[in-house]
Amino acid sequence: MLTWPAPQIPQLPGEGRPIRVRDSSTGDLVTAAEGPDARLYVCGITPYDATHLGHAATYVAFDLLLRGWIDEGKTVRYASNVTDVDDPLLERARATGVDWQDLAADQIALYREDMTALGVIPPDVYTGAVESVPDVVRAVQALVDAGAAYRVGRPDSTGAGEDDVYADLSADPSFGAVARLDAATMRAFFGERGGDPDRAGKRHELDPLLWRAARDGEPAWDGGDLGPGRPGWHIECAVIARDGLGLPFDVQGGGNDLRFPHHEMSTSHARLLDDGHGARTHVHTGMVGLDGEKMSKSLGNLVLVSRLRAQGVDAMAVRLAILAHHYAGDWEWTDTVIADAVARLEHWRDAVSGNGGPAADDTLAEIRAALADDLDAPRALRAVDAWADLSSSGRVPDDELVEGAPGVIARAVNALLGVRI
Ligand code: 5CA
Ligand code: ZN
Repeated sequence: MLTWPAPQIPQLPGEGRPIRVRDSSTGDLVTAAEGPDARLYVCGITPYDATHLGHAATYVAFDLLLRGWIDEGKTVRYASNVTDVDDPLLERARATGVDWQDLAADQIALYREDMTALGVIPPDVYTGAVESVPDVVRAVQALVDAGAAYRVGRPDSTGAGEDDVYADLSADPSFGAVARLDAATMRAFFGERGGDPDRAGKRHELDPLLWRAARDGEPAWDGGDLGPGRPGWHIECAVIARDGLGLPFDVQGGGNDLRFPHHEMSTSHARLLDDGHGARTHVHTGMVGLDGEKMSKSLGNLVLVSRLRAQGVDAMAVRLAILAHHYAGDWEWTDTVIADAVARLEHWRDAVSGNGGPAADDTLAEIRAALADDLDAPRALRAVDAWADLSSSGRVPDDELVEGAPGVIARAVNALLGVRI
């Protein structure tokens, strides 16, 4: 799948500290990647109603992690997917009378433009669900052969090759380790978030779909012995992460709506595909809301990045509005949030416009320390605010102004926070 142009990342003096993030399985702060390499997988969009501010906030959060790793001097490998065939996409296409492939292509194009404007680093490996079908088929077949997956007949089926295939979660003793939820919550989330706890014929109500046999009016691909059909959602990410990064990898990310069942299931599949390993650490972003509700495609309460851009809002102000909130918490998009960000951007641009300015070293160190401390962007913003306030105040005597300091701040804000000023 095509990505988008990579932003320029300026060089900075010195280097960053090891980035620590909150492991959402344990609640502990952990070093995001040990050693010289770092590997990240972030769940990509399902391409309809993209890119809303919730999506943007999630991708900007993991973009900070990549920037922190690069500043540490690590070699970074980043993989992501596009869920370009799945029930919600097909339902939207049907409801609006649009071809599902055209809907996906248009939305992916829009998403690329939004990510480019927001200065988000593109994935090194970017794979669509459709592209991954042959690999998914092999993986599902391997799970069937290993006795970790089984067929479930359909009431309307006329023979073999028309069964759906489900994972048998009892084959994975570590199932549950990602989200650590009680049985009732797991069942509730599974039902609300794309699962089918009431499907007749499953061994366990939480067993997730791996391969959906072809139905009339739905797209289908050759599944070999599985019969024609299309991939289940969780196996898609397990296979794309495995093939793009190798297993185990360092961090799997996404919004906290993916913690269960999606990341629990995809990690379980990866474990069974690779003898015990998936992502070492899971990191989850909070939900961006609008008018008291989670911003979501299904509710339709959306603020789109493309619409803001069309209204003339600088994408760097959108990025700053996101960075004013810690990634892990829930927050609300409001007119004040974007107005504050526009004002902040203007203030910073003003403050770096001179040749000399207040010394930059402590500010650079504080931005790095904030990033290293669980990607604390609001703290980094406060450090830049303080420098910009001082720079604009005229209080620094001329003989204390440092030549080139505004340039260091501008480069630091660009390299570490992804904000071009
Ligand atoms: N394609 C799947 C992942 S494999 C999917 O969840 N797509 S999505 O388009 O629904 O969401 C894309 C990413 O944005 C996910 O990481 C999701 O957790 C995140 N996301 C969705 N809504 C919000 C929101 N309101 N706030 C923050 N993040 C959100
Ligand atoms: Zn995913």
